[in-house]
Amino acid sequence: MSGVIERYHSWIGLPEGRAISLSEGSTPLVHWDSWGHSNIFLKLEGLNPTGSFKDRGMTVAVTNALAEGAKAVICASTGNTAASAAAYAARARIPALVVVPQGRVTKEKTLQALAHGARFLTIEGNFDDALHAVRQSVQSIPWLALVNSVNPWRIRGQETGAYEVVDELGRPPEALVLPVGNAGNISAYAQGFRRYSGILPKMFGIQAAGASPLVQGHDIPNPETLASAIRIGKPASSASAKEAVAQSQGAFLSVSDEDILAAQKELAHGGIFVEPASAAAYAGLLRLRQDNRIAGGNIVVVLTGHGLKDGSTPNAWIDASTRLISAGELGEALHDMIGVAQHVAH
Ligand code: AN7
Repeated sequence: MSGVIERYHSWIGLPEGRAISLSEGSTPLVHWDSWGHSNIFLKLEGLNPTGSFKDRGMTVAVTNALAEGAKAVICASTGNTAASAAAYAARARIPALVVVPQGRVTKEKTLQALAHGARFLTIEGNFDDALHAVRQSVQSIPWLALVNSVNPWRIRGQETGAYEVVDELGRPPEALVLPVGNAGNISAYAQGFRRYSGILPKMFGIQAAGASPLVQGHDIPNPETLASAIRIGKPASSASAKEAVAQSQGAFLSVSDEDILAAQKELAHGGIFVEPASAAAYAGLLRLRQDNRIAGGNIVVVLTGHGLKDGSTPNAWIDASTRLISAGELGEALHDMIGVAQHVAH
């Protein structure tokens, strides 16, 4: 399968030329459940090449950067942008420079960026500080392309998520639910629905309670949540996100870290493993149902990143569930386990 540039070339509007692609996009839209007159669909963005939705925007941003003569790319990141930038820069055979907040990027995302050869800088401070510093320092360097979602080509690439939803359902859904950090993705989906179908579904942007500037209506100087991907207090694209929510009569909602963990577990027990930031969207959906705000039709939840991106949270599950069995105990232990399975199965 080709990547998003090839699939939606005329909609993206890049000039002709070589695409830097890893065959991203075309991710599954899983029919998860029916609630009354509503059908719940999950868009599994964790199945992109680096395990998150960032690849849709990165293929377009890196392709454009190269076409414009850039010799390297740079980004600030809570992890997924760094992993994606590193992979697409490696594909283009140019350097990637990434700047991340201290102590908050998961080991798995750090590993990805380093495996792809990124130059890695960890700063004292949070994501908002990192993005500010990076934006300041690239201003006068023409050969260095900024590939955060403040780059309009990132947004254009991420619009393809909305195109795919419309293509798969045959029309736009009634509502879209997704996690919000820097607010690039919600802005991209809104723009994608408007451009591709002329209709904007109700947009529900979900934030972690400790990092919820769009719910609270002001910047958060020290955002805090275990969903490290969306630990962002000053979203760069807040204006377009607010416009999308207001225009569609959607809402910004916040969910607690406990809600996020419960949602992550509920999805995992249905066969779908996502990282905490993505589980926040599902926690938001559960809140909407509780408040009787699911009014029928197709509801799409965008699950932005794979569960294997963040091993820190499920460690507790592993510790609670693994016991080493000696050879002598094996027969009896297996018998017990089969007994439990038999009980559950009947
Ligand atoms: C899994 O990687 O900001 O609202 O630097 O990794 O478009 O920022 C990641 C964000 C949701 C929020 N889900 O999207 C970064 C970064 C996951 C994410 C978001 C992110 P935006």
